[in-house]
Amino acid sequence: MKLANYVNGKWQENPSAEFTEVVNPANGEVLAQVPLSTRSDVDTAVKAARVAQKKWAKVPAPKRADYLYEIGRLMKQKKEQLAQVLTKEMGKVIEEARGEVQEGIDMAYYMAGEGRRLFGETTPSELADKFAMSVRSPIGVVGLITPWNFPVAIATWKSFPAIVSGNSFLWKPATETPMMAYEMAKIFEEVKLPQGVANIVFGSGSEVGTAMVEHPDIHVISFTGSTETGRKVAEAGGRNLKKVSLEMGGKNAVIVMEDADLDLAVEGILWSAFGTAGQRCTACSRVIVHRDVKEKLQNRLLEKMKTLSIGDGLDESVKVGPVINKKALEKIHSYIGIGQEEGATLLAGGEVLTYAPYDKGNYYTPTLFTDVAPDMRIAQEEIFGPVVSIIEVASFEEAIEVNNSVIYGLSSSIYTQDVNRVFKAQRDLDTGIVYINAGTTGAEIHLPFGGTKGTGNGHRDSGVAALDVFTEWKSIYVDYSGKLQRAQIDNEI
Ligand code: UN1
Repeated sequence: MKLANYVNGKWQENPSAEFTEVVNPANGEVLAQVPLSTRSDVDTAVKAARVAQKKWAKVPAPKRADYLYEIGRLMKQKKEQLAQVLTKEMGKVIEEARGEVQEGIDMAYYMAGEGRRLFGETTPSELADKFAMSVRSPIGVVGLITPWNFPVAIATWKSFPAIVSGNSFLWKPATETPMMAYEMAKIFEEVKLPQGVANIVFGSGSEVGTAMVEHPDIHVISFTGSTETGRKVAEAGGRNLKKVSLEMGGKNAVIVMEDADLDLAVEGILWSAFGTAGQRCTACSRVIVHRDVKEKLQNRLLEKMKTLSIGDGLDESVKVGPVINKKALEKIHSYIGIGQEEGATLLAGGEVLTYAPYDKGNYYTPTLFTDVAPDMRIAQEEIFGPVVSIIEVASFEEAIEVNNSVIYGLSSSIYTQDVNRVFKAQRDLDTGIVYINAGTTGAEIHLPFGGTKGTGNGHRDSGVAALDVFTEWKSIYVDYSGKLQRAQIDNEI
């Protein structure tokens, strides 16, 4: 199957385009061919999106929202089929794929509700007989660049608030996982979203992504991906005076204090560290544990890790699927040597599975390091795979300090029964998301999602905060005095 761009409500077959293969990471099967579009494809899409946006902005927001209700309904109807496609192209286990599609459905309904809110503000004027208000105003054509690890959910976090607030969008999905975008385009077509409101152009970051970030008629870029690429997007966006919203890496930790419910903590760590084979930006990759319970926690973790079955995510009994590609496999594996050289002890895993039936896919064994010092590379750098480092601490204060000692600030978690520590932790953990007695993953779509420090640049996806990315405030003054009233000048009252 050859995928086609979806532009101005039409499928743009382009036989002369170059294509690249979409490969199932579970077994190496080629699933589709995805076009590597060019700068001129971006230009065509932006032109259509500009025309469409002018009309779309005039459609009342509750009516724009009606399309989102329909999109949500169709996604719900097709949930199982979408989840199957998602597992095939991305590799995550089917239960998680269903969960990801559910995130998209939730986002559709949540943002549809915004169609009847999109609250503005009224503010008293300093002048008599003058009315002052501020409204959220659409920005225009927005550019969405999304990663392969959440091919549909993250796209909905961005495209649905963009739509409801009156923008049109151009979406570039990751070339590794274009099939979910293709499925979403079919849904946009089925609900008869006015042509040009939703546009999808497939291609590489260096060609299509760069063209988007540099395009004078795209006013917002919302990007989720690596810190390395995010920095380039920010630089080019800055030069072109664009609003850029960035969501990047994480080096998230679970803190386990001596008073924690250890069984609960083990379950949370397993789910957050090895779910999605560790390929979430919220994944737990550090466990910061009080020395009094370190041995116990370590042993229980090791025991439970043995029960994690590895394999093709379509098999319902599998808990850890493949990683996205061979390059990722190599990168993850390189950290084993790095950790050992720095003096960490490898307790489990650290292997690429090279025997049948795993040799056809990209499988890595769940890996546990211990005796890790907070400043080692394995404790500082994002590995983006099923690798966890145990770091021992002697106090609550030290745990917080170690948690905060990385350049990232996405998610953190603490297991404790002490209510004072709970409140101190939620204040002092310097991440955008904090969990108490739960792992580092599993953010809900109606709360702001994002991080501090090297994770982002102050914006948030999801929740009501997403509207701040896709709208601008417009302040409106209505003078009903029938005479010249001047602000900041002494007027008689
Ligand atoms: C991501 O890894 O980029 O909170 C997103 C979570 C999911 C989203 C993760 N709801 O783990």
